[in-house]
Amino acid sequence: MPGRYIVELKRGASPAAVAAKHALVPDAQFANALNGFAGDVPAARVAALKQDPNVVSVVEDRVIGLHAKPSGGGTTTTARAKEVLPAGVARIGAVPGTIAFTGRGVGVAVVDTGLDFNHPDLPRGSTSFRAIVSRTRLQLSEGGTAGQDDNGHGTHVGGIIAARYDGYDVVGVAPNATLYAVKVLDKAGSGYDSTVLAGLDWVAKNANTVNPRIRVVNMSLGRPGTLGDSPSYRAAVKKLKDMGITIVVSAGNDATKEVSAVVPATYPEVIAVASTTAKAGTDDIGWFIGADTASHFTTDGAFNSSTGVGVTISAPGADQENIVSGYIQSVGILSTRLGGGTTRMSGTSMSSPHTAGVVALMYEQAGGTLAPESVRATLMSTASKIGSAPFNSPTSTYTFDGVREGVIDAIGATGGVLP
Ligand SMILES: [Ca+2]
Ligand SMILES: [Ca+2]
Repeated sequence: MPGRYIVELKRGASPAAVAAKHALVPDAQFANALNGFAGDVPAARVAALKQDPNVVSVVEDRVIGLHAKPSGGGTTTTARAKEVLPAGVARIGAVPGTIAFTGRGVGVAVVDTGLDFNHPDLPRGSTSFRAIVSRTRLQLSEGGTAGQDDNGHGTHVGGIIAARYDGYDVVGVAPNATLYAVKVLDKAGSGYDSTVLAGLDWVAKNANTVNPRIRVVNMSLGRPGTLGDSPSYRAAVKKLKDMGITIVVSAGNDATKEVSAVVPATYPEVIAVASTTAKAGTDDIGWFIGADTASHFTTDGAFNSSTGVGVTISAPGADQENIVSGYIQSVGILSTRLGGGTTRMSGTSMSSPHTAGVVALMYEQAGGTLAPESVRATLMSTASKIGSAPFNSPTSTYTFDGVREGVIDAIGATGGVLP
């Protein structure tokens, strides 16, 4: 937003004192994931602020958005119905009753549009958070229902991670995990770097005091950007990683891009997830798109082990892609719907929570403590079809990025098959 900035300060510097010195009135201060503040900075004061010895970085507050496709495709139900095992959960081997781990005792922060606290299929934590920009000011609130969803995206993402195994609606990858709603995107699915930073600051402050502790963060969101365009954003992500929290993010929905052009997916501190089909699509004039094919919309980019930039793993972001009269139609992932029941959405927004769910299973298995880099190493070495999947998308916008990293595998990652 023009005139709005995020100001990162050196450790120990007082946000109030620095703001006062430059005659600024911040609308939010950060003290946990980073030290600093966000708010309006008149153009004439930017240069002096950047020169201040207490200031690390001054960056404009950029617009971000969610990573679901506008139309998911498929049916919506509004009432509770007999439970369906979604195709993505089945594909990655997280079938309830066959896997030894369920995410019990693991908190997962869903940094998104919020969660529907009235949805009976979503397990919720004792507190939640909301950061939105309203009338050009960043407004923060926290408490039991502060993170109520008003868009539907976060509710869908949350259901993929942890919808209850209770006989109704759907079942998630880690049905006994606990979800914390960290609402940083508004009703239209839009937010700012500053709303994300406020959310990450809240996670850093509360991760070890809530019960269960927050061990995993899912961010199915992003914006075009580069590794260095917001030092404060990256510092906040790094801080959470240093706390032993694994941050899982969507790669993006632009097949012409690689994750090196998407923030936060480009950060070496996150697990960036690309999208594949969970199962084969329907046939048209003799050909079809098989399971584990790169989704026609997915951003990708080979993982570079020396820089840490790139896609760590692929995971289902749609059930299938059908060919209808020569055109591709995605059938979205089935998950929980704002207002009750279930609906379908597609995108790397849906791939990321399949992975976050598996990471929750891994933290449960490890007794709550895991180094994020060991999470990455395990995901990469235990994926399904390494070297053969994702299969090439037949679309003209798709180009193979040089690595077939495989599809996430819950049983491979945990070794947790029930007898
Ligand atoms: Ca259920
Ligand atoms: Ca790849």
